[in-house]
Amino acid sequence: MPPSRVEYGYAAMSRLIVVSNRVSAPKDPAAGSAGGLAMALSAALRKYDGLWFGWSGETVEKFTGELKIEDRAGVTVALVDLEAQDVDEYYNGYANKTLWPLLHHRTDLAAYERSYGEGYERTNARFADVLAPLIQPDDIIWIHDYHMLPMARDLRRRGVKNRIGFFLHTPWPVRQLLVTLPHHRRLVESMFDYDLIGFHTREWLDLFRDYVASEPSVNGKLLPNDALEAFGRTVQTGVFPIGIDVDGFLEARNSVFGRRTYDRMAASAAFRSMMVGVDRLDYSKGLEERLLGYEQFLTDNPDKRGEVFLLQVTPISRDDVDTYQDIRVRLDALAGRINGEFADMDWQPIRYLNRTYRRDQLAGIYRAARVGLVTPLRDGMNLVAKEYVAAQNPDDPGVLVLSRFAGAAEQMGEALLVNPFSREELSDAIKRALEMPLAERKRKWESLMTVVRETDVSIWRDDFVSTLRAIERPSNGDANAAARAA
Ligand code: ADQ
Repeated sequence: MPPSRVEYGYAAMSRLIVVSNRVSAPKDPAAGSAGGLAMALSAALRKYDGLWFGWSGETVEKFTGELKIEDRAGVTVALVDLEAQDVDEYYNGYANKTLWPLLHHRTDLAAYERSYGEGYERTNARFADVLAPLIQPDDIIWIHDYHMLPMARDLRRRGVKNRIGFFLHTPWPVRQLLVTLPHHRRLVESMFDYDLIGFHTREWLDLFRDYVASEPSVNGKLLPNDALEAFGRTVQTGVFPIGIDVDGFLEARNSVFGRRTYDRMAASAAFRSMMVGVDRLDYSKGLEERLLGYEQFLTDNPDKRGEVFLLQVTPISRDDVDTYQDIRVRLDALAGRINGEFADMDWQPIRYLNRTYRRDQLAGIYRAARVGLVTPLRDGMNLVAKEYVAAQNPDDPGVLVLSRFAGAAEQMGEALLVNPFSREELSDAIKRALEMPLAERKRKWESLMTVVRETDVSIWRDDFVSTLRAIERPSNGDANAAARAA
């Protein structure tokens, strides 16, 4: 029997332990500046009672494993400092220079250094050393993202028998690229110590299953109901599409600050159509391709110059990694070149900003934009697509232009889906979005808003937790310990 997705009455009895590289529980949830994921996980911990464990973001000379326990608006967080070498090799190295590009199909940018792999294993083992003694027999454990893929193995080695689930926030790569990673088999083997592995989309899950079933060195078996067998163990897998906190976002949009930002943006657009892009400065987000597509649009449609502008809000991200420094320089140059080429004395085609905004401000900005450009080259889900839709005025909604390579495209087929690698396609989609009649905009928006509501982040959270809770034990803890010993 597959585990059923019902919530059990005894939910309140056991604690939920959330583990992620960085702990982003907001100190004041009312401030509304944290991302949707942080808010959802904080709410999950308030609902289930528990603990959020991760790196403090601080470095120390010598790792001690000393825990800093804090209460953040009702959520207990447990933070540990790392050594500078850990941050270099585990975080900047293996997580962000090796795995992130590989998971986003960018093997051309992936750095395969033995020291990064060693630092990754060492730091995950350090986290497990500190975390294992905090775990009580009834706890369920939910590990997040590519920084911590082998964490279940490290916890099992320390005798942890609890249910452990893992959720990957990024895509999973095709097998032909994954095998370029030295020790790919070992990494995937470590994931078979989880009880449940979740992905955003069927596409990422199918790629994971394809690796397990088709990679000769693994030779795994596909079992019914998305279970997998390999390395003498079984693991349950599933699709859990993440979403935003819809009600929280609508509240931010309707707040005084949200409305004031909308008014300010509408006035500053001064009868021009505004398009918006909101993305971390990351090569996976397709920012250069987006600007080139927009340049193509300005070239193809001279009559539209002066009538439209792009507000591109792009906070600097991972600036310690050289590929991120490179793309920053290239984007600066590209935005400057396009502005230099097309701007007029009272019009600039691109407003390019490297800063963050509060959620209520972002909501106001999205609402003022006639077109939302969400064109990543590859993305696990993409929450900006859902935020843009949620922020729209139902009586006069804007149009979402969405990359077919974002996980969100699996659910949001009513958006204008584009191939972001083609500047002509981008140019055509921008034109179509700007000219779309009101009736069509409304019809599309209603259908997209239904999806946004149906994938609210609380549904994602409850679905994952209840599925994990319903998995019969022992599935991996004991059985897999026996397999390892054999
Ligand atoms: P990200 O790659 O960070 O997330 P995304 O899903 O778009 O991408 O989330 C970004 C969040 O940051 C959004 O909530 C957005 O509002 C916020 N943000 C971006 N720019 C901002 C700015 N200038 N000011 C304020 N806030 C800003 C990873 C994966 C995604 C996946 C999420 C969640 O890469 O594919 O959707 O995790 O699983």
